Amino acid sequence: MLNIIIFGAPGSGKGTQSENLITRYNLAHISTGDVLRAEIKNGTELGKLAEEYISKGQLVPDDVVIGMLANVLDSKKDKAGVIFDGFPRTIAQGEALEKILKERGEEISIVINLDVEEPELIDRLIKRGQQSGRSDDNLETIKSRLDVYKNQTSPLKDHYMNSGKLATIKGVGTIDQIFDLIAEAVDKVK
Ligand code: B4P
Repeated sequence: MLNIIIFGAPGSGKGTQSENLITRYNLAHISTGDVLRAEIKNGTELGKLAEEYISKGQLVPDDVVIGMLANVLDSKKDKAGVIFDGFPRTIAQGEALEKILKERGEEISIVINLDVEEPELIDRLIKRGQQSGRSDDNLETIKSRLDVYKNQTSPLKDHYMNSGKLATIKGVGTIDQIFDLIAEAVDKVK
């Protein structure tokens, strides 16, 4: 099984490049952000809880997201692997993912780290907010999300670097140029 984590700051292109990866490698896609937004849209209890955090640019609590993941994974068994988009976002989530995969006799194949500077991230997310109306794509919330990324999510990079799984790719250029670099890294571990 090809288990790919796509990692990076908000706006680094995780969702965008996931679409390309899914098509090229026949992978299931697990985007915790998409799952949470669907819960919000459907007005579920989980959605109401998630909205409180997402609208402030904070992370939804680990136990909620980890609990959600096991259910989603079970529904994606028929593919050649999985792309984890926006998960893990904390060390605790990273440990939980490794445990869940180990119980299935699997492991993480590669962590693609999309590297983009902060002004470009802000620019992209503001632009997306103007088109999509996403409640968390406004300047104040974007700044909180970037702080959360620096403090809670980016420490995971060291963890994956130490395990030799981290492939850092410059996430600036056209979507196709960036994808060529990603595919080159994935082909080495396939
Ligand atoms: P996500 O949905 O994961 O949102 P994101 O970090 O903004 O990334 P996304 O994938 O959507 O954007 P992309 O970089 O592709 O999370 C949203 C919120 O949900 C979080 O803040 C958190 O509250 C909650 N959440 C999600 N997962 C969680 C978890 N595991 N634990 C706790 N809470 C969780 O693209 C951004 C924009 O850039 C797009 O408009 C795109 O078109 C553009 N773009 C992409 N590539 C480009 C390029 N090469 N050039 C120019 N523009 C580009």
